[in-house]
Amino acid sequence: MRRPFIAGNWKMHKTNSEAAEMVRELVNLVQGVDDVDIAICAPATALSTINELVDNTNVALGAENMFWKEEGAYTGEISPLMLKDVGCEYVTLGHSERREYFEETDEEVNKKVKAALKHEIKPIICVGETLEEKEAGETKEKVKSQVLNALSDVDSNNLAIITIAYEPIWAIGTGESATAEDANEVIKYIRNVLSNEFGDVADQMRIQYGGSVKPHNIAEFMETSDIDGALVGSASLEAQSFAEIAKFSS
Ligand code: G2H
Repeated sequence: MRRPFIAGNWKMHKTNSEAAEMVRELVNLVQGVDDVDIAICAPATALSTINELVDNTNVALGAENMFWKEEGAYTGEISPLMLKDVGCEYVTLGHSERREYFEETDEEVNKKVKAALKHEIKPIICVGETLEEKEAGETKEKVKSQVLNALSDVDSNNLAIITIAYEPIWAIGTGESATAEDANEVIKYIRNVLSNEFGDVADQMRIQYGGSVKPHNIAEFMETSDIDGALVGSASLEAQSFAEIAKFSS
């Protein structure tokens, strides 16, 4: 069976001292919480600080983005080797904010996924439809193409460590989450796509829901048949609320 997975996505929040304060508190609050994987995906500037604080705890570290090259003249970019070096186990890739504000394409997401896997960093691949696509009945078509493009030419031996995060764009940071039933239906569909394309390994791949997940609504999502956890944005910025979400999911 798949282990639930709760990941925080801090986005562009927290200085090093703020990160340290939150993570110290979180580590205490989730101490002994079993049966759920917990990760914080943080800005690159805070990774090293957090890495020291989560050492020997049940909180894992992730980055929010990564370039696909190992090194070179790519000013401002961060490589998989650098993320490995500061203790990253996970990296979120293809978040809708990166696709929207930085024009990241499916092809680039695919290169990043393959580079992460090469360095044994576990990708959390974000997919999801816009409000217009939802209203036009194109949700399934959109997430299918994003998932298959992101996984194009990925070695099937690596698929089990990949997480897909289904994040309907209209539910991100708006306070308006998808209903658990609707999210579950799309996530079930994503698993079917994975299973048709890759076979049994699809059963091992975790699929999270993301978009305004809070302590008060996590139960609805975790009680569905197919949702394996959550990618949590604003509610992951505060130790108490993120710990509550993680505890509920264990
Ligand atoms: C969706 C989510 C985290 P929030 O982006 O990836 O953020 O929970 O704030 O909607």
